[in-house]
Amino acid sequence: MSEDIKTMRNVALAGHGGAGKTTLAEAMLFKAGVTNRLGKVEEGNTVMDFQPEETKKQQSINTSFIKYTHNKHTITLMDTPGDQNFFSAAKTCFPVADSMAFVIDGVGGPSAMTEEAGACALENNLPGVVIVNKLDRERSDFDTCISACKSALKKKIVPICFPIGQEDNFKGLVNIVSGQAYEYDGEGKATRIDIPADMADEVALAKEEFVENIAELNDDLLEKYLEGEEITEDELKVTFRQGVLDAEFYPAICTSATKMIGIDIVFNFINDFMPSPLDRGDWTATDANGEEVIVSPDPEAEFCGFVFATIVDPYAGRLSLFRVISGTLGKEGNILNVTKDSKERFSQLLEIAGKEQKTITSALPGSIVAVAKLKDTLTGDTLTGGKEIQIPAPAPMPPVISFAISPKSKNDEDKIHEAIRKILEEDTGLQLKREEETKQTILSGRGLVHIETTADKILRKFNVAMEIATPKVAYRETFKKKIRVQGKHKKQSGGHGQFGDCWIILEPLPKGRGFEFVDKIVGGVIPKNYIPAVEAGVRESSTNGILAGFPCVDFRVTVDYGSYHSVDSSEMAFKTAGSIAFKNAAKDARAVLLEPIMKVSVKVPEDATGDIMGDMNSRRGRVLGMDSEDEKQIINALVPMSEILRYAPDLSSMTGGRGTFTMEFEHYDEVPGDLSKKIIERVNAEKEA
Ligand SMILES: Nc1nc2c(ncn2[C@@H]2O[C@H](COP(=O)(O)OP(=O)(O)OP(=O)(O)O)[C@@H](O)[C@H]2O)c(=O)[nH]1
Ligand SMILES: [Mg+2]
Repeated sequence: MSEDIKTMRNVALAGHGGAGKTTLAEAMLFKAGVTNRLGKVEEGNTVMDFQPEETKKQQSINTSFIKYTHNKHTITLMDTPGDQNFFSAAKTCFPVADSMAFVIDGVGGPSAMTEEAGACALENNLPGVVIVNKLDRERSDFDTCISACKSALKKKIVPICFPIGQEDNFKGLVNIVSGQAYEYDGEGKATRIDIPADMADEVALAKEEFVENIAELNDDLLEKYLEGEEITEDELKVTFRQGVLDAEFYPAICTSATKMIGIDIVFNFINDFMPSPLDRGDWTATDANGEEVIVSPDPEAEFCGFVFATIVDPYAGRLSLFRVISGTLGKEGNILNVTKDSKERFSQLLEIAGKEQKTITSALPGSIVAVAKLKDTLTGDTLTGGKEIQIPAPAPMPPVISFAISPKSKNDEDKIHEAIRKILEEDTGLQLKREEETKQTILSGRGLVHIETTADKILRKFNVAMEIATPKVAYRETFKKKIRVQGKHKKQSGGHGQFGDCWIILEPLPKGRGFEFVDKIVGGVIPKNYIPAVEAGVRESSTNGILAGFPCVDFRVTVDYGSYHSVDSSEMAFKTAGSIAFKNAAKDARAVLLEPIMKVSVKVPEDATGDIMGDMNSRRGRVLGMDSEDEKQIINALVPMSEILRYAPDLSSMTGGRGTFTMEFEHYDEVPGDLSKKIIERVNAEKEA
């Protein structure tokens, strides 16, 4: 059994959108005989991009899984999405991979999302390999990519092969370690050739460097190397493998996925040098007391699994994807969801292969499997045979942009909420909340495209169409002038009349003080029991300010005089009087509009700081200061919310996708006069419409 785990590999293909991860996966599946033709992303016939939204966009949206076998090894490939809109679906899967293959666009090099993926590898302590792909394309360059990868992935890069021929003439490669050269026939078949004469020196030098790099990892080898003794290929391989497992460096391979060049090298590398679940070793869980517990990839131990993804089907229900960390899981059984403290039962153990699911009879540690219809289980949960331990779940990626959503048809109000609730189970990169004040439902995510794709998914899966709009800003109103006014309500109609009369002083309060009410009535000119009614009248009216109907804040109302009628006065009448008094006061108390100001923290590469600061000015922002953190600059600023609602795409274009930001509400501040006028006109016009 441990032999089966030893030959198991879980490899995540990671990197920037469009680098060729899905295409490379298709080439590997074709070469491994899993498929009988080479799937193409543009033709929408790949095994990995099978969802309708993926074929429509010709890019991956979710992580797909499939197994292939090669030379008695069983490899689960995880094809993750590289686009930042869908990166959350990649990030949740990285922790259950044992290694990462960074697929690099040989033309564009490692872009922003490659850096993000690189950071995930470091965070999860995963070994990696760099696959420079698309080397058949015009303006591709292996060497440039290798040096760029070093800084993008923050790791030493050690090439183990060199391309033969460039761009259209890329036809094969030299394996630096074995010193052998190969040419490919376009279908992945390699034929041994002589090393091209003009490459001989370069290859010899690279081999020398390679040996030196590896020798440095082991004292015995280093001694031999320095003494000029011969180091055998076996010795090199053992130390090289250890170097890969310890992530001392990332080896680099050159490929063309479409021309199927280098696929065999990728296969052999994964088998020979990438870690098995046994190499990955123990996981750390916590017990009920928060103490650390070691969970070993031991097939005889009690079962423990970590749920890293959930797929929701409107008919078949929920599918929970998890990695078996420890123990052997049978084809059916009872398990404990420790996170939710819920007993679960499954009657079928499944293996995912692209869009298909196959039933299997057992799963060893390291296996990526799925079960359907668990009642309480969601992404991030720990499942066990009964032991109360939990694998720490990574925090979901924080959303960066919010939109107001609503059903296209009013009748779908309930249906859309139900649909979104289900989609949230599947996509931890989304967040939903209700803004009571603006009466809007806000869906937040990684970008506009993320939200639009979610809308597409909801339409397909749940048959509800939704509208997406920029959220409304929750403005406020306040007052700049102190004023004393009367509010009198007198009505004579048939029997009982209504009478209430109060004098109030309305005055501004400092920022953030909200609303205060003071009773200064003397001599019982308004009876005690009617005072709360006056306050209620003021309070109610002030939720609907006179400028544009926004709630009024930061003011004090003092009631200091009034009169009453022994028969006609009532609580109702004094409430109305309070309300009239407030409205009279608001008219002349120089009402002004307030807007929410956000504290924004933007993290960007140094060379983008100038642009960011300039842009902050144009957004009426105020830069508070700068900081630096791992080679990036952090700019802290206060910016009006209305100016930053669509910041995510702008930041992305200013920084080539290398910027991130967080924001939180800080305080309310006055809107400048001319702008205030425009907002008031717009809001009032919207209300009339
Ligand atoms: N010429 C050439 N084109 C390639 C190669 N690999 C991929 N492509 C093309 O590049 C485009 C993007 O490839 P994908 O495989 O979808 O890229 P991806 O990395 O999966 O992208 P995301 O799913 O968005 O993360 C497709 O049109 C592929 O045909 C290659 O080696 N050579
Ligand atoms: Mg893809």
